[in-house]
Amino acid sequence: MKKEQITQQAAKELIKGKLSRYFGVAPSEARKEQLYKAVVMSVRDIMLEKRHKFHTVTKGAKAKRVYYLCMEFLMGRSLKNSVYNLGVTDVFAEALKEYDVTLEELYELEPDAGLGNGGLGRLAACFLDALATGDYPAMGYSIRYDYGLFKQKIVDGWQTELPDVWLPGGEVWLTQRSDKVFTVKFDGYVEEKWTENGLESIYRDAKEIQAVAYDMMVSGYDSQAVSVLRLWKARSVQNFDMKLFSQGDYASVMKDDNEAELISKVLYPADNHVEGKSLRLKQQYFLVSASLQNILADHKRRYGSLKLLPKMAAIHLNDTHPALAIPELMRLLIDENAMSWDEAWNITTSVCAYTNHTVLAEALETWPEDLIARRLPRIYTILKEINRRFCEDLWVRFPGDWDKISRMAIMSYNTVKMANLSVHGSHHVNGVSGLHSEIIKESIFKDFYDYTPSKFTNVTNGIAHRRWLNQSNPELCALLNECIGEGYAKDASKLAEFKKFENDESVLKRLGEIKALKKEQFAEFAYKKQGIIINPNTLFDVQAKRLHEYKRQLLNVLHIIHDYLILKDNPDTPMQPKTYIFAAKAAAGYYMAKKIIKLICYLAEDIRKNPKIAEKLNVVYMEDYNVTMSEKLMPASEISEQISLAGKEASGTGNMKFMINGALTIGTLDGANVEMSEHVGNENIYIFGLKADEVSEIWRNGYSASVYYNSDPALRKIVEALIVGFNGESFADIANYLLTGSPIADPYMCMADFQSYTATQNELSALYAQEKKEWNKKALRNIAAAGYFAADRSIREYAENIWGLKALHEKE
Ligand code: 26W
Repeated sequence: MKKEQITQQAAKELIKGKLSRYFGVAPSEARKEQLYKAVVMSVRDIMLEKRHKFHTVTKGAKAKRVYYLCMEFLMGRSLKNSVYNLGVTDVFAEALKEYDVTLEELYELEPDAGLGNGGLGRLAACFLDALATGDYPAMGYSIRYDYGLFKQKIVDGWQTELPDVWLPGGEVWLTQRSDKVFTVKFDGYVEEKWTENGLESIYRDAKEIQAVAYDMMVSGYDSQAVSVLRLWKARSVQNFDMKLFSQGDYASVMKDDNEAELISKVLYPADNHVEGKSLRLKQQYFLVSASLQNILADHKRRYGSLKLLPKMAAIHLNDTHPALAIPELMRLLIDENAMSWDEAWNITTSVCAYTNHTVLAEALETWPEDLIARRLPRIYTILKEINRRFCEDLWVRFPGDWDKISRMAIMSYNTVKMANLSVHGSHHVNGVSGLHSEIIKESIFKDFYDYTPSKFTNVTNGIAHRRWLNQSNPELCALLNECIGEGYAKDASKLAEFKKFENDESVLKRLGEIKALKKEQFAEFAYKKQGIIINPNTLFDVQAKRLHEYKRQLLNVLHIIHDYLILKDNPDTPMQPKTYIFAAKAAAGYYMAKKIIKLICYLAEDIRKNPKIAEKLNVVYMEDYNVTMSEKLMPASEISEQISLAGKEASGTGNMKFMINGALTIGTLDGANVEMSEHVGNENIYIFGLKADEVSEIWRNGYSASVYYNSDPALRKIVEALIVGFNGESFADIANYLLTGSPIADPYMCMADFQSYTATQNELSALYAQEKKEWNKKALRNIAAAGYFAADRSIREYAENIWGLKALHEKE
């Protein structure tokens, strides 16, 4: 394997140098925080050199690059991943031996870079790792939020949000690039003027804001490449209003300053729900304008002509949030590079590609025309022209079909539809799992699919398995290494060789022991963090993901209440002792989600008051779920809950992390669960509930939750229990939501799937209680079948099928 060539002595010298230069301390006097920073700076130096070499190779080869635009990168911690991927973990661990600290302890000092909400942002982070490992020249672009996703504090069952101050401690990973500063313009107006070149647009009286680059590096594993994540910070242009200043109106001067810098202040904490705020629009434009100016300037410096852009650059829109890249690229080509409309449009649509990550109606972005007209007047005129030309084409193709044209238009009824813009301005559009890619063709993009079917494709998501398996579960990897060697770290498809051991009793036993150990470690972590006691001998059943109605944490709860009621009737009822672990953040303004958190916490407390029942049934709410907690939780899980209403979860990626750590999935045929079941075999995954087409069918005929309520006495008891409540509080509003909610009761069909879910849960419990060996065998098959879900594979597909990007494997 390619490791960075660095000796222990050199590592020691590096650390010593940093301590003396930045903190003025000798190694013997250094505090842990100083050592952490010194080690990070040393690792950064090594990456910088690797990056520099790869840059030279890329330039020499005149290679195409990919630019991945995303409003979120949920990076988590970087130190462990960096030393692992560089192959220098042992070197640094040894070098630290003369200090009073271990590398493991230093890992724990790093705050998470939580610049994302959930799936979309974590996928982007996994992709940077896979791009570097695959030797692809790649850059990610996003915003350097001062505050990442809020910290969650549960106060008496109610989620409250605290600011996530990550920069002290996180900023050592960022290198400020004073040489990469661009001006982004807002407001003002556009003047159109006829000149000898035709109609020219002059943008006047704009407010200018500077975007300053901060770079973070992600090294590949056993590779030559380093991906760069470039984060833009907003800075007010220092030409402040002298008139106000000299009149002594400092407050107004400062206000402008603050307004400018507000743009990169905080990540919007909503997942799958648009808010339509002016500040969010500004953030989106700020990201795409700075990034595109940067991409074009670099391209021109290297190759001169922008005509070569499609050959040298692929720009990826991760969901619609960066969709303004399309009109912004048009603006830069036309206004600043004197290109004709047709030529600019040709280039734009040859360069951009778009991934859709959700079909939820409330997540589809639209903007009021007048907001765009006010904040981004030049972009507005370009959007109007894109729309005018598009509608003209549509009119030729579908004469008279106004409904269709209005559905497909980029602007209609005074709103700008970002999904339509993204599809129209891209050469490829993909969904994130096989099922999801089919669904978008039949539903939200049906008209577009009929119009240009060849645009549509699928790339099933994947995870950075080195982070989620090798680094998070070294004990399992020790076993894998003994059985199949270490090759799977680079090539996850090699995990399939583990299947040969499915009948090896000693391997199955080891697998069980490793899981037991990871459970103990997690129980200890939970106790230290929150003071909760978890019995590691119980079956760990885990649902960890954002809290959302469609993900159906509520269905999970209904089943727990079901078992609780049985035990209340008779505490001696035989039952597999279980610990149900929930970990989830809710969007700050999402009332129902917060109410469900409260229900879980109050139910947990109620059960704890019955010590005899609590031996068999424990419910735990883990506070402040983030990437780092997830890395500890996945390896300890035995059941993975992937129970979204079929058709709603685009892919899921947590499902893959549980699977590769040997958890058995209980899930609907939704998102990537479908492919997981194909790869692992039906008998090794626990599928239940309505299928996506059945859900649509029921929906068309009118869904009635009360039918299930009336026919199932168990459901009736559960709903009654909700009304009576737990721990002294009634949850009648949740009962109402299920039965009489408006506009529709039980919109995510928990009632419809309840029986099938409960039956499947019982099957799992029986297997665990009676056939531990069989359980471990299924766990083994899950690990062996997880290789397909590596981000390395997803990235290879993007490179080949969408970006036209080649790996740059240099001969050594
Ligand atoms: C504008 C508000 C907003 C913010 C984020 C709308 C939508 C989003 C994301 C697209 C939501 C999201 O994270 N989707 C998830 O993407 C994952 C990666 O592809 C999938 O695995 C999940 O199934 C999908 O919910």
